[in-house]
Amino acid sequence: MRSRKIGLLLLILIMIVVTCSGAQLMAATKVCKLAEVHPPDYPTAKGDSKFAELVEKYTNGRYKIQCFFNSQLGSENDVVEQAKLGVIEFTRVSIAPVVTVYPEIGVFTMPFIFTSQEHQWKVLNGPIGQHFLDQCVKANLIGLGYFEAGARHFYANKPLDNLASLKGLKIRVQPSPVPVTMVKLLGAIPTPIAYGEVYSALQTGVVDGAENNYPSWVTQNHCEVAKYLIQDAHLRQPEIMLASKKFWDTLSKADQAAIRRAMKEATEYQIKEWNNHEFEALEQAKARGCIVKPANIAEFQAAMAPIYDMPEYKIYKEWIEKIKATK
Ligand code: GTR
Repeated sequence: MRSRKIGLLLLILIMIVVTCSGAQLMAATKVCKLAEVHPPDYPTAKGDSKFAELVEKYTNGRYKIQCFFNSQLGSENDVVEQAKLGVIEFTRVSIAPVVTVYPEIGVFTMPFIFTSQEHQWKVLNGPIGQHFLDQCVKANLIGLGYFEAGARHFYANKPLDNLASLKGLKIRVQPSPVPVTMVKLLGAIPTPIAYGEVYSALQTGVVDGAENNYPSWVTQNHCEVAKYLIQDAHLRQPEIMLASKKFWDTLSKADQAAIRRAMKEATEYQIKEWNNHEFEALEQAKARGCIVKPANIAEFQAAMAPIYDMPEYKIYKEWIEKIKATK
């Protein structure tokens, strides 16, 4: 009698296990979209692929991420909107396009805001960085973490020897407020254009120059049509990984934690990739005949300094002080 009962219990147990694992197997994998403007072998895009790989691993295959590279899903401003509306689940963008939906985060687009890579990561990994990730929720976005993007420099189709050489040049900027003001302060003409269209704008003479980090200058072949670069390092602008809040709210707490863990590890990986490739890109540009000149950085800082007193950027004041105080 007793052994019959045990047998029955065992049978029930086996049935439960089989049913549960069947359900698990049948639970459809959700395939998510991630938008990226760079090609797959760019250091940041490799960070996306690492993130995708780890999300799949840590959610036991419940979530798969398909990365759409090379602006296939649209410009950065477009994909931020798409993520906000829940049309796509993830996007990796620069901070500049996020400013249109969450203005305060624009403090990270201010020129010379970080004094070094170490200073930048001290801020991003501390309470200030966390504050801005958390507050993305105001725009129906979930800030998952930051990636490295090095320093940005000006480049043009004419020799750039100093600040004066930029006067009157049409310079492509990211479609965002601070870059526009910054270029005006240099006596140049800012032209906001989406990243994917910069090469043809340079090639056809719509603009005379642009500004970006070494890997972007080289992988987008801007260096072919704007071969003079001045190393003024006016901006260290982080990248950000965003999730759609609409999608995020459908996830279990465990899957949210798994995704955050994946991002943390992907960030470590991306920074290493970045540090290994940033200066390799500079060498490639030189090998392609580009002319790179050091800048008198103090001259650029002085020209851009008035931006810190402009009424439209007063919203950043409190944060600027906190960032400066972070040692
Ligand atoms: C790159 C950045 C891109 C994009 C681009 C741009 O450095 O990685 O996300 O913002 O700059 O200038 O539009």
